[in-house]
Amino acid sequence: MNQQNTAVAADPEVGSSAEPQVDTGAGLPVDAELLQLLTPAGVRVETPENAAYRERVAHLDADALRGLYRDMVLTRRFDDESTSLQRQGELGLFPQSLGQEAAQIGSGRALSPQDYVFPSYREHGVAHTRGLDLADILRQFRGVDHGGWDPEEHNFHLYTLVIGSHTLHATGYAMGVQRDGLVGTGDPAKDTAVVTYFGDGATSQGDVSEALVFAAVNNAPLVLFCQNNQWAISEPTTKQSRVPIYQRAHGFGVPSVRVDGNDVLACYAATAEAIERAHSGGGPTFIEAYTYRMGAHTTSDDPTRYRTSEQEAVWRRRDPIDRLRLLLEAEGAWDEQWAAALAAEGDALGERLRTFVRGLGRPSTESMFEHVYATEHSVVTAERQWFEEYEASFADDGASRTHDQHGGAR
Ligand SMILES: Cc1ncc(C[n+]2csc(CCOP(=O)(O)OP(=O)(O)O)c2C)c(N)n1
Ligand SMILES: [Mg+2]
Repeated sequence: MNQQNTAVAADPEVGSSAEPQVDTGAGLPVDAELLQLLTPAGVRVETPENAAYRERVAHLDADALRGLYRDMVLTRRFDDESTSLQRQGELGLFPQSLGQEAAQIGSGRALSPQDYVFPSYREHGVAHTRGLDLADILRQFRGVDHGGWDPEEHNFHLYTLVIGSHTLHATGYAMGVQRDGLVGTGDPAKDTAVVTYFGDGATSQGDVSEALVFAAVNNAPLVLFCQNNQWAISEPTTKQSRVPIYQRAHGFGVPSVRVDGNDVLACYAATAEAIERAHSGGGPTFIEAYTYRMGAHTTSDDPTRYRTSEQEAVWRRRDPIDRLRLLLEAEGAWDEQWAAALAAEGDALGERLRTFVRGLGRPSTESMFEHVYATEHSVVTAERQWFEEYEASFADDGASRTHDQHGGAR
């Protein structure tokens, strides 16, 4: 197994003279250990050190680049629309992925259909790359469903809100894939990797360390994709780690790379490398995507309480969508007609989301007992029975307790 940790020099334009010297949030010295293939100005970075990574994106022609742009724009539209729906009282809560589109789309598009993803809770862009209808995500945030989709349909597990816990599920799943003989066969349609997404804050959770231990010693086909968006709610990364997060993987014997998380090409290339390693039996890889949560933690959070608008402005200038647009323009791949059609597609998505959410009925009260265990469990059976009897005790009060089909969190 390759124990080398990758550090590729590039000018991240972070803390450079081009930027005002404000606290960018990381606190850590933003060193040159950052894989970047596209600067915030939309210029391709070409160094001898990143040649192997450049090769991994060389096949992405104008059409493919426009495809990545479309993915990011639609993800952001989903984000905006869902945030508005929450503000209108249609959703209980919503966690935005704003600013993290490149990390999610770049990595998600590097996966093969048979690969399996274990997300945390703001991986809307990854969900989109797996072919999930984004509307389905809103079932959970309206509080009418425990999940909202069939994980097996898209190889995309349900959102997990218990920080870090799903990295262990992913590790176990990857060990299962390995035991099923789906690694190192040399058949690109068969070899399978498992990818788990988690945040900088999650790396402080014991589960992530345990996942690293098990993945490393079992040589599991796992990609640990950490989106370092600089914050764990109001806790900055500086209070989470004394070293850049990707360096922690050293101690576990897991190769790692720190990538510019606002650079869709770098995220694609680093993930493609890690997937290839996992598929071929080379074991796990840790990727730290260095990005920024441009929005609030969730719609319940007020980031003005703990960070400055100057810091936010610095990161707005590194917007992942803007930089790909600049590249498309510079390479003559920007097409006004296509852009207008994309804007219309975004509007149609917005309209569809609004209609979908407002039309979601209430779940039946019994549904809370479904899927707790894969098979019937005596405790759940007893609880369901008790609840049915409790509900029945209101029988003569039926009119006020009727489950209407168009209720929900208003
Ligand atoms: C085990 C556990 N502890 C605490 C929480 C409360 N909590 C929810 S989100 C969060 C911060 C997570 O930060 P990070 O891992 O960086 O992910 P991000 O939200 O930034 O994407 C915390 C502490 C939780 N959900 N689960
Ligand atoms: Mg975070």
